[in-house]
Amino acid sequence: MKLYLRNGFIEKDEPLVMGILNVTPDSFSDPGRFLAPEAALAHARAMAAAGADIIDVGGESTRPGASRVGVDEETDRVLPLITRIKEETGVLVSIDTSKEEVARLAVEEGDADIVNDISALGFSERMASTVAALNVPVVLMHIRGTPETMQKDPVYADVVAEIFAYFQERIDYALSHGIKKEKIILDPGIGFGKRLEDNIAILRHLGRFTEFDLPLLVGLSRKSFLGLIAGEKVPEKREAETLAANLVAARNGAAILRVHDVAVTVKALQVWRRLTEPE
Ligand code: 9MG
Repeated sequence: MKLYLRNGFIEKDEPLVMGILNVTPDSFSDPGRFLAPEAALAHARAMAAAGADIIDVGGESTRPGASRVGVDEETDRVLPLITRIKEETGVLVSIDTSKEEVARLAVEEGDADIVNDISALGFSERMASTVAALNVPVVLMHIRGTPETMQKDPVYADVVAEIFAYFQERIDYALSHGIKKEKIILDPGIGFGKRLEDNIAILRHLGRFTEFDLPLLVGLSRKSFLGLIAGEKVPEKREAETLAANLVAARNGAAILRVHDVAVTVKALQVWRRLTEPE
């Protein structure tokens, strides 16, 4: 799989590993753990050393009920950190934000490489034209509503078909604003306005979305549907569940896995690749 960047591309046979770095007090996993800049940087260095291809830096939690932060606070949380990560590690950085101003500053001043927008360009009016001008890859993630409303009784007749149609509409929107097709990454948004059976259907039928011929990102790390399947209430203790589901996602076409535990994922993918590559 090839991922086109502002300049050039990276290519790998197995999925790229995107390490999660939430600089927030209220994420669903590790809340507040990386709010202190030195702790965040140390974690970024550790993920880079463990083999992360991308570090996804977020300054506002997308968990239902999490507090919203303003542009200045979000920028203060992420910008100095992104700059240091870029200076100190060779790893790509994605900025996890739905705010156009934060995305622009992260790329222009922090040299971030990717915009990870859980709203698929939908929450910030100028996001699409900004991403087009920055010429960086952008993650278009499926979400039903907003983080506040998404889990209020989500019902789908056919979740895979609905996400497929959503991707088509969002790709057209992105292209119409000047974003190049090869800069688009699709993400079905595991856990974002989905019931247990929806998340299961998405992962089983992930291959449907490869029809767009665009990289697929899957973010399922430690999410609550895994707790529902295996009975573990503590997110930090859902690593085995995460790994099992990520290997299914990899088999079904995921090109990027967004994870908390980079070391475990990298090692598992090395084994998976050796056991599944053609003889
Ligand atoms: C920020 N964030 C939390 N979960 C995510 C997911 O599943 N995908 C993407 N792209 N971002 C996510």
